[in-house]
Amino acid sequence: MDPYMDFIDKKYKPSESDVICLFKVKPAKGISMNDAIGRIASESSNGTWSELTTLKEHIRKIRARAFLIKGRYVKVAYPIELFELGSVPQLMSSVAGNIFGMKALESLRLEDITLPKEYVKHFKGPQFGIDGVFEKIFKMKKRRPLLAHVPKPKVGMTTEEHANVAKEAWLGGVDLLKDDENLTNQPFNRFDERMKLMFKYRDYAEKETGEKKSYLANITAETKEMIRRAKLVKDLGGEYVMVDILTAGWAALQTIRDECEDLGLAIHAHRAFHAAFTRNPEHGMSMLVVAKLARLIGVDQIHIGTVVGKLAASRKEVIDLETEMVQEKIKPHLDVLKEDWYNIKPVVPVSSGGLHPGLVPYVMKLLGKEIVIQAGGGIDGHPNGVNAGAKAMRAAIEAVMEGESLSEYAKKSPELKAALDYWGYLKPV
Ligand code: CAP
Ligand code: MG
Repeated sequence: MDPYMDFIDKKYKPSESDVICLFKVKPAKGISMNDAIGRIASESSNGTWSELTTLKEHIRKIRARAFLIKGRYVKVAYPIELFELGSVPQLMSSVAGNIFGMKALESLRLEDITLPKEYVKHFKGPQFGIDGVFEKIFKMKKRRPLLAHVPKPKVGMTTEEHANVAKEAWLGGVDLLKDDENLTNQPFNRFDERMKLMFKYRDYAEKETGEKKSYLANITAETKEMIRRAKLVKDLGGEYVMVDILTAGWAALQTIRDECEDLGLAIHAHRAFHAAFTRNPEHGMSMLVVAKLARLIGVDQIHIGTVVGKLAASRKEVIDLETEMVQEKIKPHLDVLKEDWYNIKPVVPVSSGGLHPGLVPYVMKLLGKEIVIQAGGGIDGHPNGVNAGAKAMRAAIEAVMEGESLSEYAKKSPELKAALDYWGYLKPV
């Protein structure tokens, strides 16, 4: 008998507590769609290539079932008993594990996943979330996009050079200074030294401007070292840590989320590495799944893309990501499954990658005001320097907040005018 067909059951009605996955499937040459789907549900739950003498009825009962097949899309229901509650690595090893390498498939993509209440309740979600970031950290009455800056060049600057860029940016109107994803603790810019100088300049900038300023310190490292770095950030008066969540790994993120509860620190999630498996529309896993797991574990801010910047992402993808991060309940549509976030707080979407003042109206029209707008080269590449670059970005945000066009507002802001002359201006669509 075929060991896979038991894993397809079109009459199966998923229970409230099932985890549901949506896959996009392309069988290998000579393999039927049904065969491919049976293998996916089998390998990602409790089956394998042979008929098992060890498969008792109580085990068979908790197998996954592919219950809906529509063209190349298939929905698979996984009984909750298959999972270790509270462990994202174990979830990934199941529904995003061996199956991607099966010879029977030419390609396979995990598009989305619905996590039932029974699963969600084992996670804390964001400690701060959108309200916490805007109200507790920034004490903002009227919300506008927070302006973040990542000093460029990414790596190579000395601690002093790096911190000087930070100071100029903060003084020019940046709210959040962010380390780059590959700046951690290199010999030219040691983590501990950087922290001391950055917080000194942060305090100075707060005094000079009368505005709250904060710092997204990249603590990415081996997990124990990340904890030590987070504690140092706290001791020096920080409000956030930044973690490269995918290169550090899900287990590390779960640990850091717990530590941050004790330390009262928010988490900024950088997604470097995601495109290795999210970019191919035929194979891998969507960024939507990454973002959901990050929200579940509890990051407070996460990069979701720009559409118009330097990194690939469609408008639909960015909108779906934003919706998934900020709403309480997600309505299913196309390749997006339903989700109920219960008491898990919303996450601040971060738009970054190739942004400059001329793109700000587009990003704000697309994503609204409760976001972080992040620019590196779009500030440090300003023809008149870092401080002017920060002023120009901030002016672009103010212009949209006041309902003015950038060209109109540029009459009041020579820095914005210089930026628009240099990089141009994209009208929102
Ligand atoms: C942006 C950035 C961010 C990317 C990450 C960079 O710099 O610092 O890491 O935005 O991508 O290194 O590219 P620029 P995403 O402003 O100079 O482009 O936000 O898509 O995760
Ligand atoms: Mg970067």
